[in-house]
Amino acid sequence: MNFNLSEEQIMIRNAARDFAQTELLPGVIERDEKQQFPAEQIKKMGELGFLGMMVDPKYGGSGLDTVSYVLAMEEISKIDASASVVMSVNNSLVCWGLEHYGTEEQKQKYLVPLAKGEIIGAFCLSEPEAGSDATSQKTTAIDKGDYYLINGTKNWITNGNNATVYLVIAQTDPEKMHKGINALIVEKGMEGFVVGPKENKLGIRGSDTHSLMFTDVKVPKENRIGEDGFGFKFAMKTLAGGRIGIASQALGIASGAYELALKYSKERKAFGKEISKHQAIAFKLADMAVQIEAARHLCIKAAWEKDQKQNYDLSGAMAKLYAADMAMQVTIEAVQIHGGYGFVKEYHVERLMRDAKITQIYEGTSEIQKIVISRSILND
Ligand code: COS
Repeated sequence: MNFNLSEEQIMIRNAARDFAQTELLPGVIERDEKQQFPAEQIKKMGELGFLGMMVDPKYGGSGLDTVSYVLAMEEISKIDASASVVMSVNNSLVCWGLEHYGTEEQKQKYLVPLAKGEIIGAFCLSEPEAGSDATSQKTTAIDKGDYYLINGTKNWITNGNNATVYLVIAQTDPEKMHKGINALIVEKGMEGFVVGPKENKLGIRGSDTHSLMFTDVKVPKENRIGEDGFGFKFAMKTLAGGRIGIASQALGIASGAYELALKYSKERKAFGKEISKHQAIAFKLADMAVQIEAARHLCIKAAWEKDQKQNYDLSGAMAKLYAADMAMQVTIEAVQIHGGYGFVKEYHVERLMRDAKITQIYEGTSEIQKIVISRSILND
């Protein structure tokens, strides 16, 4: 067994680290406060190949492995989780879904500009009454011969306003339940498609979360992904990989907070010595380091399984469950180590603590991961 990263993987990690330091760190506090989407930074990420990392170069991607993607996600998330969620959704959900299940025409038309980062995409599954219970889709896509007619509302959509391409999951035949669901490619500007107001969020405030309204939106048949009725399976398969991305985001949020806490603990003095020399703080840092390392191994293992074309449903769910819960604990401790300074914005850790929370919720809550994990281990 070889735990060494390849030269290419190290290079990608370093490039992501440099980018995060030079391009994302400046202004990150202000963007969070003003809920400002990092538009310029995302454009640069696209130019550097971070938005289509695993896509085949023949479709405009970087052709890298999932392990490199995890490493890059960790580095970007250490600094700006609002930017890394854009990266995660575009890579793991939108590009991956189109590359694996799209037609050649769909790939040429949509995947190529998405993978090059010229445009970004959104994945639209959640609804006002269907988040965890994803089979209960109320949005309808009625078959009208050569087009589908979409009606309904989607909630909490990342990249809601800045996306150009939306993968929309909707019910075509309610009698067939989840087997009557389709995934359709909707373009911004299609008649009847309206982006609702931006959500005012606890964390990842720079990211662009909106509800979307569809009223008699006509979507051509050639925009359906896969066979009729494949939409729910498409969502499940896509989310299985998405969970590796969000697990890596949680890992990055935690390791970012830990690195700040470690540095601070060596500078701040109390009772005549650096606080890192007090066992209360040193033991906290030890616990944080172990938890982060465990999460990193889970993320890389899931990514490696995906690269080996093995089933990664279980390892991805384990990585997400552990990394998200760990990120919450570690960021709380990072604030604690900073004391009063941790409670103010300039020190970054309070933002990372707020950002960590969403990783326990989106792309399958921690409770949903436990369903996936328990079903898998009980069926073995
Ligand atoms: N890959 C492929 N197919 C999958 C799958 C996966 N990872 N997980 C489930 N499926 C399939 C099942 O095989 C089943 O198909 P068949 O009837 O053909 O066998 C179908 O999907 C329905 O599965 P199931 O009966 O297990 O559905 P449940 O309603 O019990 O729900 C969970 C399963 C809870 C796992 C699913 O609803 C889920 O993941 N929910 C969370 C969704 C989510 O992440 N929401 C956040 C929105 S994105 S921010």
